[in-house]
Amino acid sequence: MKFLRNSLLLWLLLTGISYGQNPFVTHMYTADPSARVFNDTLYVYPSHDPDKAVWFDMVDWHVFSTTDMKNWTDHGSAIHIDEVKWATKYAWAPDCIEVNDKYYFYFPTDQFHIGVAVGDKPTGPFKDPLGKPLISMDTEGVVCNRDFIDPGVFIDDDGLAYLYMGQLVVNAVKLNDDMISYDGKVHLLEGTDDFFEAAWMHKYQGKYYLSYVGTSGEIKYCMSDNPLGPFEYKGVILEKMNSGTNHHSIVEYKGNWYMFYHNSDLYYTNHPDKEEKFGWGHPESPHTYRRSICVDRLFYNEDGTIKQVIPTKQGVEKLSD
Ligand code: FUB
Repeated sequence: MKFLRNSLLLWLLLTGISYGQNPFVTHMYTADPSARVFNDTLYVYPSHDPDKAVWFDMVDWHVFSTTDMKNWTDHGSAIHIDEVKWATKYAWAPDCIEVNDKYYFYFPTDQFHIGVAVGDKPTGPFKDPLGKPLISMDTEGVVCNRDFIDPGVFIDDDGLAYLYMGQLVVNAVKLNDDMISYDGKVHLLEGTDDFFEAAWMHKYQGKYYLSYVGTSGEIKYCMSDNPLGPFEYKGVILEKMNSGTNHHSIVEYKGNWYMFYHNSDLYYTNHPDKEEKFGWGHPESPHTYRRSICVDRLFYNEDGTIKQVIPTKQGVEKLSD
């Protein structure tokens, strides 16, 4: 193992290629990275796991950006759960999209509600214009008997916007032009085999790819000719990580495709002697609540299916600005 690592380092030295590293945010714990490109800059909207977390009790959302995939800027807290009057706790996995120079930040709270906040810049600050959730677990048409979380937004080439969310069943709505309301109908997507959470929609060569975390922690995907399905299951994109949970995004930036995801490597680096006596979800297994975000390259096969992503420590190659 040591030999392999040293050979890799030597190779990097000789070729002069410069890489980022995984995890790429190391001054705080982060999870659930939703990556978006706005005006040639890549932004990441993650959850912020507290330093001493023993549960998913996150309270604010930071925004990060890069123009070269190696140097990242932390823009600080863009919105805090206390600024959302109707929410009490759990600032979990968010997403963000731009429409007409406004930035719409979708976020879950309380394992029950999905809200939307609006900003003039991709880095926020974001403000809640509704004063109430956009949609909740008890909204008519929603099917969810676990956590109603993980909003993922998608804008199609025809300008129609969709929001995907939920656990165990993928619930989806068509957003109205104002991006802070929807047309009233909730769609339950079919063909999303073994869906657990973290729905992410992207489009490639005219096909719709819905990727998500399966019940065993791997990231899987299915494909369709329609953003609301029905979908056909295609396979695993990323094996299960040491964090128990995972949550990802897939994005094209400067001609490359990337997959963002999380693991618990930073926790283990910070606690080299820590033995985990208990399994996932146990309060004495803090690694599951102190996660860190990573990025690796994603490649397609010629038929449009996705090759399995290889998680690396060295991360991705530095791009020119
Ligand atoms: O970060 C809290 C929850 O863990 C997210 O909402 C899920 O996707 C999982 O990553």
